[in-house]
Amino acid sequence: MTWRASVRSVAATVPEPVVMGVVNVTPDSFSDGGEWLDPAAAIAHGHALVAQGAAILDIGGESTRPGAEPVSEAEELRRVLPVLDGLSGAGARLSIDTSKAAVAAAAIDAGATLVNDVTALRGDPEMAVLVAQRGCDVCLMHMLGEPRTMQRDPRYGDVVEDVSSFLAQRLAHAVAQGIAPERVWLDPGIGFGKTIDHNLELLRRLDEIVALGRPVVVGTSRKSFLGTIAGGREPGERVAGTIATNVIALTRGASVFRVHDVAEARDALLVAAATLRGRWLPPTTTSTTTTTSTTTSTRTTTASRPS
Ligand code: HH2
Repeated sequence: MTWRASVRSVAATVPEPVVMGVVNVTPDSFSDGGEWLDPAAAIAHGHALVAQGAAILDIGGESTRPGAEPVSEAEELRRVLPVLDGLSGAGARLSIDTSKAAVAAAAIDAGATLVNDVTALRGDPEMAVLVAQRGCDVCLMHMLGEPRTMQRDPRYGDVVEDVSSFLAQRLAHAVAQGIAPERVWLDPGIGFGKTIDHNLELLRRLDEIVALGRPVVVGTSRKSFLGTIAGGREPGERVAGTIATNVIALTRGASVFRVHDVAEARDALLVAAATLRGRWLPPTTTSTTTTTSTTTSTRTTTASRPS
């Protein structure tokens, strides 16, 4: 394909970016641990992220940073439930970032319509059945190993082929368990058992994961490889790096962007999407609260939005 033809084909398929704001109700998250542990602070933060343009709030009560120790079910519930309650009706879809079925079940009862499971349904045998029965959306993420040990010398044959075939298998497993295929979103798990080069190769060839036919979520926000590449930036100084990777991911067809810095990412993604299309139309539909789907928009040229 010529360069000009390839630019045109990106423009024809660029998705409407959906921004997922991170609400970490944890003492030890790698970039904002402890900041939102108090329920009132977490709820206020969630409202602020919605005002900045988050269409989804991803609420988590257990850190998955490299080296993180597991948290009990009771403690995770104690952290997230008041925050879910406080954010239902906030104007964004609620996502629960958990791999425990009991936490997901309580979160769904409290209004969550997306289960973000970083173990891709491997962490709890009850999770697939729960998602199937409750009819919510589920994000299946790739991770090599488990958080405590995943960054110890991760190795792949071809990282993109390995991650892609893992996600295809997990999608097939989800469907075999009764989850409707259109409920499944996929995520390459940037930073989860990956070297810097693995992360970069996954982002550069993200279209190969988009080709699996499901909405693709990317979570590069503030991750350490961005700080390392930029010469040693602290998590709060990695917004520009986050945006660079989000825009690249958008050009490869990713549609959901999990970020801490919502306002900056949203503006960059809207401008990048409009530029790739070569035109801008004012927003059309904005209902994001009560259904299990994100918004639909007549601006989307191909159906790569989460549905
Ligand atoms: N990254 C983190 C947590 N959950 N979920 C998905 N789907 N994709 C990701 O890349 C992803 C995720 C890690 O980021 P954060 O929540 O900020 O840190 P911590 O796990 O330390 O709480």
